[in-house]
Amino acid sequence: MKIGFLAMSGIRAHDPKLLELGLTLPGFVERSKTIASLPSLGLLYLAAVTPPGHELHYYEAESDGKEPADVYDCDLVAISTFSAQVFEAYAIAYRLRAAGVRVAMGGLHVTALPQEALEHADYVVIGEGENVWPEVVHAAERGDPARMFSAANCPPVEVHRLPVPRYDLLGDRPYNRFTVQTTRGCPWRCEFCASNVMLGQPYRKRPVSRVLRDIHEIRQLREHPFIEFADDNTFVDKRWGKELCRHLAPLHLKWFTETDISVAEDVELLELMRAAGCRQVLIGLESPSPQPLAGLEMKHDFKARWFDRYASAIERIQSRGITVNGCFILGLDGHEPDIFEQVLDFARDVSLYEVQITILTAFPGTPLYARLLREGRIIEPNRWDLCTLFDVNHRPLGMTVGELQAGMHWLTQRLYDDECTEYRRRGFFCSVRAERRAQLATAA
Ligand code: B12
Ligand code: SF4
Repeated sequence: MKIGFLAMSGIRAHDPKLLELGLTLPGFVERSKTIASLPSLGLLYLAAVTPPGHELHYYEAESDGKEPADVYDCDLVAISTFSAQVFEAYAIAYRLRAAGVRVAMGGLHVTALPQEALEHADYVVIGEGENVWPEVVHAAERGDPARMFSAANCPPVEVHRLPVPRYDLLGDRPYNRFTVQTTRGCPWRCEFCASNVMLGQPYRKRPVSRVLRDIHEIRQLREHPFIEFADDNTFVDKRWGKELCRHLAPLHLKWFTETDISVAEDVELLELMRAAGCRQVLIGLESPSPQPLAGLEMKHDFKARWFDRYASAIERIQSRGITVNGCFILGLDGHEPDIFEQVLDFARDVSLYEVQITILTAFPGTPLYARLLREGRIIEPNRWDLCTLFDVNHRPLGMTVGELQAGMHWLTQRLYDDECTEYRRRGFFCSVRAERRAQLATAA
């Protein structure tokens, strides 16, 4: 069979005012451009576990939801779904099936809502795809009728056995970053988190040698790749993290990852990360005030417990030359209209090099979605296209919907304007210089 792997690319947002701002604010545009063109690692993994004897192609549907014409030459097309683009994905599936192409869907959205997806696809996969995908391919070969497949009915994915994702299928597309996974999952359980929804698996680390093997493969294709680790929380295990960094250092790479704030507690790890090419860590701070953090992480109240150390932890990470991209969620229970100014002040005071602000979003399958639905606070249930992290689809407790939207606009304008961006970044460079001076003084 000719099998197509169709990724949905680009960033989604509907709020017209925010879109207008996004086009003009330098900090915002910079980050959007950087991430908008990441390839779909999930599909590249599926390609790697496809049984032999098939012709494989990787495609991207652009942000306008249009699939490339070549995809109609396939016998089977695998589509990966996020909530924000799932209606576009369903529309593509409809067109493909009408043309006689079989469609398989998987990913976070359909894992949360498999019944919904089965109305649009021939085969729907719940959970991690690697061990299920070969069965789906066989079902398509046989021409089996529409059905669901669940990772729970297969042996669990063993991350030390993961093959090299088929990066070679990306061809010459001009990606500015490549994704590699070093870990899967996260030991924490935040009420709003959509990444944890599907795995139903413990936090897993890959052997360092396997991570290096994947990077080596990417380097066969691109001479100086920038690597984005597609992890939820890389440096939970500090010892393993140090081993990873020691092996990355000789490769002279530049990389970015997502991790939690506890990375700051180990200075040796921070030094090794910097030496290994870590340029930025993205950390979910969520709120600049402690009360909304209470209970947000549902297992150990991790985020509330760390709040007092936020400022010192950011200083410690950034002084080692690793920039922090601090993420805040606006509209949490406990947030009132002064939250926007609080975020602005916090970001300036701690000199966050990069800041990400998003609207509290209830993704399907999350405890947050269930709770807000119960409380009658989801404005339009099933409007998955609004799950962009930039659009409001819930009634906040401490302000009106209009105040949340207006506050988001107000804060976007101020956080990302030239003056504020320069101010935050100047603070970062000062703390790097101060740390260097301190180290030289200690050495002398
Ligand atoms: C890299 C990334 C991106 C890249 C995606 C590139 C791409 N084309 O895939 C970019 C930067 C473009 C991106 C954009 C967006 N993202 Co994003 N992103 C991620 C991130 C950090 C990693 C994803 C990843 O690579 N995972 C590793 C791979 C191996 O796992 P996987 O994709 O889940 O695939 C496995 C299974 O899901 C399954 N599977 C997946 N697809 C299929 C298909 C078939 C047929 C089968 C059988 C199996 C299968 O098998 C795979 C292997 O086990 C996640 C966080 C996370 N942990 O998921 C957020 C995340 C997926 N993004 C999210 C969001 C909200 C967005 C945006 C909507 C933001 C926006 N406003 O635009 C957009 C959506 C863009 C779009 N085009 O749809 C949310 C999605 C929540 C949800 N339920 O939808 C996440 C979970 C972040 C979060 N915590 O909120 N993102
Ligand atoms: S720490 Fe991040 S990845 Fe982990 S559960 Fe919370 S939001 Fe999700």
